[in-house]
Amino acid sequence: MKATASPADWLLLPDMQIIQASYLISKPDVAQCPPADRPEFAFIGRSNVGKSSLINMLCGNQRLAKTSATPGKTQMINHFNIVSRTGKKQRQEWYLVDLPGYGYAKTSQKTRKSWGSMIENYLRKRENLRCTMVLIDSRHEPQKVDIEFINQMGEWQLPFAVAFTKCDKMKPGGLERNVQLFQQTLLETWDGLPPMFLTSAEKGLGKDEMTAFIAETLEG
Ligand SMILES: Nc1nc2c(ncn2[C@@H]2O[C@H](COP(=O)(O)OP(=O)(O)O)[C@@H](O)[C@H]2O)c(=O)[nH]1
Ligand SMILES: [Mg+2]
Repeated sequence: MKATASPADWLLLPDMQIIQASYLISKPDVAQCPPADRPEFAFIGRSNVGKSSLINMLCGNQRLAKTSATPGKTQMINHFNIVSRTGKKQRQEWYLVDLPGYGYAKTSQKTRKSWGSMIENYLRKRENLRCTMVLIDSRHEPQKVDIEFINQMGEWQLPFAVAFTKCDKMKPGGLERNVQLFQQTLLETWDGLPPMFLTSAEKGLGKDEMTAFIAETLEG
C-alpha cells in the first residue's frame, strides 16, 4: 500500500507554507470565474466529506471556508486567493477552489443535472486548473458515486489526486481496510493509482504531505 508519499519521496518534495489565504468570490459558472491568471487547485467530493474543513486545515484558518453539519448547501464555484512560499521559489500566488459537493441524497434530478454540467464545464474549460483533489470519506467502503466521478476524470484525461478524510474517526485496521478496498476498486479500471493522502482536518494529519504535493503541482 502506498497511501501517502513515502519518506524518501517526501525529502525531494518542496517545503511549502501557505502564508495568506482569503476568500475571493463564488460564481455559479466557469465563465464568471476570476481571470485565469495564476495556477489553480480544486477540491471536490461528496457533500459533507469534509472539503471545507480540509481547506481550512491546509490554510491554517478555521473560518476561511464555511463548514456545516447540513450537507448540500454550497452550489457555487468558490475561489480563494492563496499566497504561499517555498524554499525554491520565494512567493507564489494561486487560487484554491472549493467546488460544490456531489452525491447528496436529497437533491432533485434537475439539480443533479445542472451540477453535472456546471462541474464538467469548470473542470474541462478552466485552463489554469492544474489538479483536482478528490476527497473520499475514509469511514466508508468504496462508494459508487466516488468511483464514477474518478472514472469520469479519467475519461476526460484530467489530473487528480485522492485525499481520504476524517481519518481520526477510524481505527488503524479499519482505515487500512477501506483504503485497500478503494485501491482495489480503482485497479479494476485503472492501470495505476493516483497520488493518495490520509488526512484529518481535526488532527492536522496529512497537511505537510498535501501542501508539498500542491507546491509540486503548481510548479510543474
Ligand atoms: N472528526 C472529524 N470530523 C470532520 C473532519 N472533517 C470534517 N468533519 C466534520 O464533517 C462535517 C462536514 O464537514 P465540511 O467541511 O462542512 O464538509 P463539506 O460539505 O465537504 O465542505 C462537519 O460537521 C465537520 O466538522 C475530520 O477530519 N474529522
Ligand atoms: Mg463545504
